[in-house]
Amino acid sequence: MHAFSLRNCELGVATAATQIEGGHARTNWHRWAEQPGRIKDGSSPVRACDHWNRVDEDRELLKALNVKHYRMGLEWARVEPSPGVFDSTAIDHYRRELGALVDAGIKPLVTLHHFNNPVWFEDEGGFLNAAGTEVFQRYTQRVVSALSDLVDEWITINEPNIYATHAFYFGVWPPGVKSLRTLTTAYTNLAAAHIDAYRLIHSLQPQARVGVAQHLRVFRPRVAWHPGHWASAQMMEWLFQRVITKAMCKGRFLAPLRQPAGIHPGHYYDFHGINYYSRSTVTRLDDGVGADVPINDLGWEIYPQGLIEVARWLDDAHPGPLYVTENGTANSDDGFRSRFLYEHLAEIAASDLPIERYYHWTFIDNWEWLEGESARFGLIGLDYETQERTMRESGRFFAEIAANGGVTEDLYQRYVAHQIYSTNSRIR
Ligand code: IFM
Repeated sequence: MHAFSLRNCELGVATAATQIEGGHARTNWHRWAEQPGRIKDGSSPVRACDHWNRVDEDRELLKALNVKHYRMGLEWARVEPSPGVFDSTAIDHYRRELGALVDAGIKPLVTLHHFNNPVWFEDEGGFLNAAGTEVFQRYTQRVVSALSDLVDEWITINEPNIYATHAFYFGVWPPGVKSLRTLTTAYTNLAAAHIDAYRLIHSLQPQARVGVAQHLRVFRPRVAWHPGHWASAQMMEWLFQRVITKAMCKGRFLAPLRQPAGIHPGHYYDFHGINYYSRSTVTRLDDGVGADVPINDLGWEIYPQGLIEVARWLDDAHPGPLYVTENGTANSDDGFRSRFLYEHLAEIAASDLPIERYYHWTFIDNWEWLEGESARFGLIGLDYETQERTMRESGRFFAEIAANGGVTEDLYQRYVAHQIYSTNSRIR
């Protein structure tokens, strides 16, 4: 039997402003992409999906996917192009976009920060500067006040661990800093920024639901009985996700972080956003992939049960409503995506956890940071040259699941049964 019902879990799709909007916003990523060699294919966010000018066309596609929910981001650099100066035309644009979504029966979940800083903020030190959290509050105050009649669900910060490690420890994302000290500073300030924003949003909109989208992975030792591999896996999990989750959910800063002045232990989430993609196989403090496992175009292991493993860990540590705020795969072979989708949703259907939402990453192929335009994550395919959008088979499958509230045997046979993963190693 391959059929299942998703019961109380509703479907949506997710995007981020810098990855889809296009145009010349002065963000840290626009500037980074101008430097030769930074982005794999030399592309930049200037083209992306031209969504800024195609909001209406894209809303029709959202409707065709039958989604009840849409997670989208705001481009801070458009809203506040210079410090303390807000652009009402940008805010009005988002009001129109959000209003039309609501009218179409699609509930928005809005991300305030998704790796995207205005260049002026980054040049002032960004989240390495404790005062940066106040600057983030000024922006939050303005947009929440302007949009709260249309939006009541907010993600303050997307994947603080991915952002901080790539920008401040590995130095491969803007601003390109490499130091453990800056990593802990960024973690601390991002957590403080979330907590202050959580409080601020509730003071402006008491009924709001506010959370963080955490990137969570499964870490397993390469050799289960090897003490070094085991210790490394534990350490990775601690540094990458336990410490930051505790700080943001509960305001408790465990080593190597230190409790910042003015931040007190408390309860700072109304739901958990889980961004889940893969499992890491660990030897030292690294991010390897096991042998003979299914992998996607980016070499990421496909490990569907990991979604429930991380969700269970989070629910045990900090109980609360769970939203899968991202889950998806980069594949030029779209059949792979249908199987991926099926297997991850099947895990949700079989679990007893309070998973209320599943937002697929992503709605449409978009600008994937260092991978540029090369990674194909979309349920809808994009021809970047012509900007033509094409619903993929996986998009049709997703739309049918959304309409049915689950997968029937007929859907399984039509979309999944014949699809195999690249390694062909574990087909149900
Ligand atoms: O595209 C990204 C997104 O911006 C954050 N989470 C992971 C996705 C795929 O890499």
